[in-house]
Amino acid sequence: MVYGGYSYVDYKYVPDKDNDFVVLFWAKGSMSIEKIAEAIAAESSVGSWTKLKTMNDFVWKHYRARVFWIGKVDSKSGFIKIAYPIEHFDSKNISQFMASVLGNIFGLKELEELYVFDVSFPIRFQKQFSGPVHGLDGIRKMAGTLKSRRPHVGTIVKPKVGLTAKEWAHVAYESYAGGIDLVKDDENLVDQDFCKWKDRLHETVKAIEKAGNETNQNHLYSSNVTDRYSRMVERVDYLNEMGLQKNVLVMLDVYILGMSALEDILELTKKYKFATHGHRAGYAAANRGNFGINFQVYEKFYRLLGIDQLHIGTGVGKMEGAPVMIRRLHNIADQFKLDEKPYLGSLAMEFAPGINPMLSIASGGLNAGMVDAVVALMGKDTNLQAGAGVHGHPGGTRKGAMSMRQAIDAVMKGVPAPEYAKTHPELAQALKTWRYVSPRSIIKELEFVEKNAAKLSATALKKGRWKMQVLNEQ
Ligand code: CAP
Ligand code: MG
Repeated sequence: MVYGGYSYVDYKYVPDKDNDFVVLFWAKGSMSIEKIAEAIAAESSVGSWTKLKTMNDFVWKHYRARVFWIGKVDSKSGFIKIAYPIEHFDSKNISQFMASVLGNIFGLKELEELYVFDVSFPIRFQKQFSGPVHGLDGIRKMAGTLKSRRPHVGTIVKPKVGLTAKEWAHVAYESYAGGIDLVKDDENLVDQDFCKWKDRLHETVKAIEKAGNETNQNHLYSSNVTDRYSRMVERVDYLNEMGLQKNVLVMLDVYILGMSALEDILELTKKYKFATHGHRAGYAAANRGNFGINFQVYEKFYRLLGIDQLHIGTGVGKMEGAPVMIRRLHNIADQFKLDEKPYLGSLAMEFAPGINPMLSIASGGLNAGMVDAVVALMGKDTNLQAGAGVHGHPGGTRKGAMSMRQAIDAVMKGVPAPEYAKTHPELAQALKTWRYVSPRSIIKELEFVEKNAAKLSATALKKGRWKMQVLNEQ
């Protein structure tokens, strides 16, 4: 098969893990799947729609993409793996990678569906990045949980927007006093007139001090600085002038900001030694339809760039993502070696030594009744974050915070939440209000997938992307 005068298919090609990017696509269109694969490879590397008089052997040999595998589902749809040589890409320039591999191909007229499942980054590329400076253990150190290794408990002040700085900080104080480690701004709260960023910061620092004297804990605050670049710099400079590294994390709406601004602002937070909190609002706009990019692609970039803690979903709460996929996202946050999982559309990859683990954040629709289930899914190296699940507690914020902490204490003691609730009224009230989600169904699902991985992979490869989505969507 040939597209634009050249064939990019080379089934004998074996990607080089040190030097090649590998990208796994799902595609469907009006041409044969082989021709679709050629079109994707051409448009994302050296070619175009017709033969070029300007092509030469050197360009063809060194910079072209190679389609080395096609998992044909029917004549016009299937999975495609393409390898790209590192020389194709600019150094330390994620925007250029995205314009190449995640760019024009989505607009090709002949394609009815195109989905990028996963990318594996070669070690040489990764070595250009410094990864998280604080990461999992650095954030644990800030919160004082390095020894106990208990899950962190976080909250988002609700209502999302509208409270004055003083009102907001009072809710934060009540949360800390009830045992919460981390209070964060919501993704859509930055510097509105009713709650100016600086006023909120000052009031929250006071709340941290006051609560810390009562709880003996070092409480944390993720302050949302998301804005145009120059304003983010002003805010991070200000945090640095105030010397708030011990308690404040710089929060960024990472997907909305885009890689370019993110790369630079992370250089600044690293210079000042601030830990960072990545909120992923917006990612699902390019994740759920016929055309899209799986969040695991972005997550890998965020780890390379050095986000210290990152939202990844919950598997049981209000946001999309089946438990097995969320488990994968958790692994991308804190493992070095990732397996190939065809039933999830996930590729094998190793993170370069030195690209530290991130702390994963489970958030979205959580409450104390879900803590056991989330810990069964992610283990204890995670931050369980509940907004409405704290501030919607019938006893108010402080009791809501206590209910979350009690659920965590129960996990650490190995006691199921309903049992622990018999002697802890705040937890009992949360379970009564929202019900208990048993970890049993999560454990069963993970075990089932583990046991039937080969069969599930075979079915996915035979039936295509939407069969896999049954697994990915709840
Ligand atoms: C959670 C949250 C987060 C979501 C985003 C919200 O609040 O603050 O933005 O967690 O999803 O406003 O929805 P609740 P994800 O606890 O009140 O649901 O973490 O999956 O990126
Ligand atoms: Mg939010």
